[in-house]
Amino acid sequence: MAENAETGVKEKEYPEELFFEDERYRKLLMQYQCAILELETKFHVLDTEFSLRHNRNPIESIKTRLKSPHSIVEKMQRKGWELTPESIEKNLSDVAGVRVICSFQEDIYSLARLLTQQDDIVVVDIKDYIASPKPNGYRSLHLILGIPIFLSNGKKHMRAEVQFRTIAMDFWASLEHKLKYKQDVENADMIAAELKGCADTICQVDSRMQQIRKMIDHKQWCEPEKAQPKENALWQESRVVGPECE
Ligand code: 0O2
Repeated sequence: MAENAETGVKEKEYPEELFFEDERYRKLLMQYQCAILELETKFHVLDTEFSLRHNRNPIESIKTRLKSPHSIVEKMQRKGWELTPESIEKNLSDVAGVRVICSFQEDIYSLARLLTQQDDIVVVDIKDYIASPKPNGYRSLHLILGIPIFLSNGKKHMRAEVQFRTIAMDFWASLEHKLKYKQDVENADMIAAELKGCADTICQVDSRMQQIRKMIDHKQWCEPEKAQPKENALWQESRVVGPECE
């Protein structure tokens, strides 16, 4: 145990051990895991209903992650926040993370709208990096949500971060994330410009693919024998804002 120079309190050398030894930390992680399970189920339900109505699945894949004790400790220390279960719950929004990969940009907004309309969900924050991409070209729709979990002693809302991306945006973000951690890169400015160029190209490709799907859907509408049942306006008009492609 090392002593904190300011407070004189003995602190663990490896605070992440708390998440294995202390019941309160283990319980907190379990609750975030439950929020992930609830969210996953909600997305599976939306995907299943959509596929029945439209003969295609808007969700390509769902990835979930519970932030590791090491990452929680690192972020709490970096931000100067006290490492207690209460402080983690108050300050961190991304302990529970769900990434939803969609085929088309419009599906992202449809799913986000249908999810946030559910009356048990609390919308804490929305960051639309598709309508307003980051300077490096990063595009995703981020929602911070309060998700109800039902435990033996009652209901509780847990915060979770949902990231929506198209397949192409996810491909870009995964590579960019890996490259960011490479040290001592030569020509960093040139690489950043190349990555930004790729992100913009990817956005244009996403838009073109969406147009192609619309043309195919339109053809189906024009051929009565292949026509789908009349679509629900909820799915049709659900785009909130348009993407910015440069
Ligand atoms: P990991 O391992 O994916 O969790 P904060 O959440 O407070 O630290 P901020 O900037 O307010 O910071 O959150 P924001 O903008 O919502 O971004 C949080 C997450 O989005 C990141 O989590 C990444 O997953 C993703 N992200 C944001 N910007 C970029 C980017 O430029 N490139 C890539 N590849 N991903 C990005 P973490 O904690 O960085 O990582």
